[in-house]
Amino acid sequence: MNTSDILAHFGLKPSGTQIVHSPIDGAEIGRVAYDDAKSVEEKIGKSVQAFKAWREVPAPKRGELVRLFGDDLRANKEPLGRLVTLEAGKIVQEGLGEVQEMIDICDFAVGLSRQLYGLTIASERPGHRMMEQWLPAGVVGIVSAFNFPVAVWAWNAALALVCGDSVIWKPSEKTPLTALACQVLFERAAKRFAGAPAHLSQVILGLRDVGEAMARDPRVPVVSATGSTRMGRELAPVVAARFGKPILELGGNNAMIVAPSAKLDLALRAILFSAVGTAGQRCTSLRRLFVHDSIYDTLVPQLKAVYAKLPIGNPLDQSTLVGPLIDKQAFDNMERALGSARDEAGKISGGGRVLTDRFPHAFYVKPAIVEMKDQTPTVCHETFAPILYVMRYSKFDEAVAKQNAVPQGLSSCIFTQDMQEAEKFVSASGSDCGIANVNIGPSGAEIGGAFGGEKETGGGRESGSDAWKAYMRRQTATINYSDALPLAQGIEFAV
Ligand code: UN1
Repeated sequence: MNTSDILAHFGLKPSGTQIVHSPIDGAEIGRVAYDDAKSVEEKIGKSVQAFKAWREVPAPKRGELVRLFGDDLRANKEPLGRLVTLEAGKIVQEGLGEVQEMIDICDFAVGLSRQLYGLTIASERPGHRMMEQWLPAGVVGIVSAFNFPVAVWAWNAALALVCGDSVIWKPSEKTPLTALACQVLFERAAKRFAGAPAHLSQVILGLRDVGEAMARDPRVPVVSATGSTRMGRELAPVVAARFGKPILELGGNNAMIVAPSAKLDLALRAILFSAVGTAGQRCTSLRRLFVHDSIYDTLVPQLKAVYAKLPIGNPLDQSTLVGPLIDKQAFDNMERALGSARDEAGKISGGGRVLTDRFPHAFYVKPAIVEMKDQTPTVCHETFAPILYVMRYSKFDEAVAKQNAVPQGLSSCIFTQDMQEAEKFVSASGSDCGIANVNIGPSGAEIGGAFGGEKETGGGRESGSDAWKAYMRRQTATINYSDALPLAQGIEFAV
């Protein structure tokens, strides 16, 4: 399928004046119209109406809508995955993987729709029952980034929908077409489901102002934002100022420790996938590698040899492993980071733009390995590009301390066969991240676990486990079925 076939498949026609470029070659692949404050305001109004009807539908029935949507995703995995490749520049395997992640979260949410449970808590008063229940929260605003243009929305939307919420999605301005395609699929599923209110899921397109308008609106009780720490720093106070609930999944600066006992072949494969996969543009990408002194001179040369052979190119080609960066700004950021690392005595292999003859309007780069003596300020900063900072360590505790000594706290891992090290790594004094893996790279998390991290990563959790609770409001309800009115704390208050 070529670009126009895929767009036609989703019924997407150019509308509006905003040009969408493919990072593959810089070519125009579509045009969209942006929302403004007025249309955002109207869409939120419609979302409130949708919520009022949707919250009355029993949760397992709501799950049925998500099941139908999951069916549509299964049937459209190939074209949607390709559209992700065209618009975000991911290789085909990763585009398909992303749609698979959407399918998986739909399955999870369908089961969850029968498991939205509360507790019954012993009351101190006779003839009373106290319970905690979880009720639909309202309109859930979702802000997502270009690098996971469809999956991140699905993690949020599938949960929010079974929780009885309506959703409004502000995708990255770099990837509006994939969002519109998801909207088309969702509307198809909603049509087949008897009783889905209109406007249950909507998309708002535009720049920062549009996201901010949504964040400011008190009719949106929950705003889930995935993207850079800079974005979160701006958005979260706007939501908090009106006492809305933000769910933040922001930047990462993920590390791997390779211990003396590590299976180096496994570590090598994990490093490759997590450091150069998605051209280093995952929030879970591997950015810092701590290698034990005793194996440094074995592992690092091997890594450099594999890097030198990486197939960089058109992400639509099956043999490509490294596609383009999203845009020129991403390339400039990479160049700047490499420049500062050099100033900080970093030894750089790789880096720099390639394929300029074939793709003069796109930004393909050689992934870079930068050997650093210390964890300098540049290493502590997240640059959304395939740069891997490599450092030596000699003591386990020192490696864990360095791993934790950055402002971000998303994902982390250790490669070791030493049980003590593995256990220490996931203990209270080990990794301080939201994700801590043993003998697995830091990226490519399953949807079943809660996803997110600490510190500048924002503290929010999306996806699996009990992340659903953030999309509902908690209520403590106490029922008196006695003929008396005993007060709590034994207070007597009789006239
Ligand atoms: C992101 O980059 O924002 O764990 C999400 C992973 C994917 C999700 C990444 N499941 O790498």
